[in-house]
Amino acid sequence: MRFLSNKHSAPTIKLMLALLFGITGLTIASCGQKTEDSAKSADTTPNAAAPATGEEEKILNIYNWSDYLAEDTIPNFEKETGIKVRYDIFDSNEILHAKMIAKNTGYDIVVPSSNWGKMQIDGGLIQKLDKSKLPNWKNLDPTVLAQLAQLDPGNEHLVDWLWSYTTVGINVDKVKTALGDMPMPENTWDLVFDPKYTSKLKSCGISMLDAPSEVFPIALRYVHKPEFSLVEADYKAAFDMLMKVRPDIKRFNSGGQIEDLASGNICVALGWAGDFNLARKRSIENKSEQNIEALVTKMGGYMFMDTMAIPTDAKHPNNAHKFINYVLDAKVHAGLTNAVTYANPNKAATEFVNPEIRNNKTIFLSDEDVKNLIPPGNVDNATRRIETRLYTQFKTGT
Ligand code: N2P
Repeated sequence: MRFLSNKHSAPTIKLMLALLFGITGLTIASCGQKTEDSAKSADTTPNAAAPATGEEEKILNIYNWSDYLAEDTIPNFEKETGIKVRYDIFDSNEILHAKMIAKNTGYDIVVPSSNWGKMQIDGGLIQKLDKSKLPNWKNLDPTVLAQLAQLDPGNEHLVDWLWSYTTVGINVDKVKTALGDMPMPENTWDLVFDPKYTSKLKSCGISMLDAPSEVFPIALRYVHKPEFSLVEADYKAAFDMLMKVRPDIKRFNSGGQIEDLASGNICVALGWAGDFNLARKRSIENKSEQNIEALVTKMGGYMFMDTMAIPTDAKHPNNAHKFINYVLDAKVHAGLTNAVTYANPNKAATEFVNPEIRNNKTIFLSDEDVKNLIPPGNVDNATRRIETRLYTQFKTGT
């Protein structure tokens, strides 16, 4: 698979403002209840000081995506090692990146998608791994390592947590009802990008990710432009296409799509395949049994690999290595996949993944479908600013 390696980016003014005003996503205490991080984040960001010399204190600060853990992942690690974990969550690479470039995050493990991780490596924000502390490295699938090595040569900094792709998710029954006698489009991206369909689906609710960097590569491909174009006019073409469906979009959210789909609040989403499968699982658990499907589109979605990385200024790098090695244990990695329905990069874990997940072709894609995906890529700083400005305009509908 091809990976693009473009130049690293810098924060946009908007992101810096977001950071200054503490709009940093969500936080949870260990595996407990979610709470809005918002303006309190400056107080809640972990900042425990490590002893100057000797053994690290038994603390580990992790910053990861929401809904990305098995219930026992953290408690078992704490029991095994005696290390106390503080676990905060976010919902977009943009939010994580703003924290990273401001430095002193207070985190020992962060989980950027690989293309953002590359920017952070290039910016000197991520430290090299000490593989002698990772005996479970041997469990990793060489194919996944080779893919990641295209962005992180020699696999020196990033370890895949889980992976999936950005695509269209639907509530099959609600979509059928809303479309009436109109058949499903041949290109299922039309469900979110063509007003012929969105005008009908509006009645049951359409959501899009609140992240310009996830939507533009797909929108550009849809309007037949290069996915990581550096040409402003290409973004304008994608923006014009998006604006035609703007009146039909109910909301822009990322982590919230699981709940919205599982409870029937929306029927179509541009979001993460793993979250769509998780929404289906949750709806079965909560007995509302929504028929939710992640679509593997002919046009292809946008692949992402979310990777564990240790910030350069982490206070507990040894504990971070212990955690990475723990996750790479076959049963722990399989436990993550079984809990959140995302594919893992761990060959040894396969036998412990529940068969209905292992055989689900929207989770572990066929080689053919993987080839069809847009591989993770980056644009330059100026283009990132164009994306952010146009997406903000799209969201506000102006
Ligand atoms: C997990 C979301 C992570 C996917 N719920 C986006 N990288």
